[in-house]
Amino acid sequence: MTLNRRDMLRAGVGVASFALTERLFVSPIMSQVAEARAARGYMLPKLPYAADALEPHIDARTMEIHHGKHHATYVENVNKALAEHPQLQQKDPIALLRGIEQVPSDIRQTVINNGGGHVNHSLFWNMMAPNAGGEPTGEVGRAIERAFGGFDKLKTAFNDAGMKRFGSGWAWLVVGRGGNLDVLSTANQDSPFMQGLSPVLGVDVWEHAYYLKYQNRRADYLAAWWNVVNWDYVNELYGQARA
Ligand code: MN3
Repeated sequence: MTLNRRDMLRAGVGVASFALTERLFVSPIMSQVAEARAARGYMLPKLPYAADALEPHIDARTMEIHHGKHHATYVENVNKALAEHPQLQQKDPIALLRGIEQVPSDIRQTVINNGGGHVNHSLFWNMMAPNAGGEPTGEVGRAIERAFGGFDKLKTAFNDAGMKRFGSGWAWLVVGRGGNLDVLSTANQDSPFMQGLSPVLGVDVWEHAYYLKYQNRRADYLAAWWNVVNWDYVNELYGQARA
């Protein structure tokens, strides 16, 4: 009788042998993701707050479905795609996206869609928090001032990127290779990591992110979303991207 990885996990084999060596993201949620994958593939991270914590800006039902169904499905599908590729499954999901050209062509688009979805959403939950929003703070606040000439100008550029994304995708604030901040939009679940960029703030503009509360009013969703931006986490990501 041979044991597959799931059997071994049930038996408690192999879990303790895992050592956390990658520290791309120091937040608990990303550590949780990293620790899980060695044993059983990527894992849906817990929301860092209650589903209703972002009310009234983001409603609880949207959070429940978005996290518990949409994000869960990305995790399930990327694990399925990588099931025959343990050497890829062991990579940090961000490293997987950064090296997307090394993923076999027959599963590459599936990994882009679902691995991208997993990483994008894992970041997104942390980029939001209750009792957050307001003006950007710290190092990233000063960098926004230098790069855009103020927070209002960043918001205009970012909202514009989100509004002009036709169909589904994301708007991002990223750190480029030269360490500069930039605003851009990606389609579907395409990750800025695939372009060698490091996202520090992103907003999901798929309809599933806002339709229950805002229906077709994406602009209203974007306006409200700034009230939940977690600048502490944005600063954390900014520091890591520049390190
Ligand atoms: Mn989404």
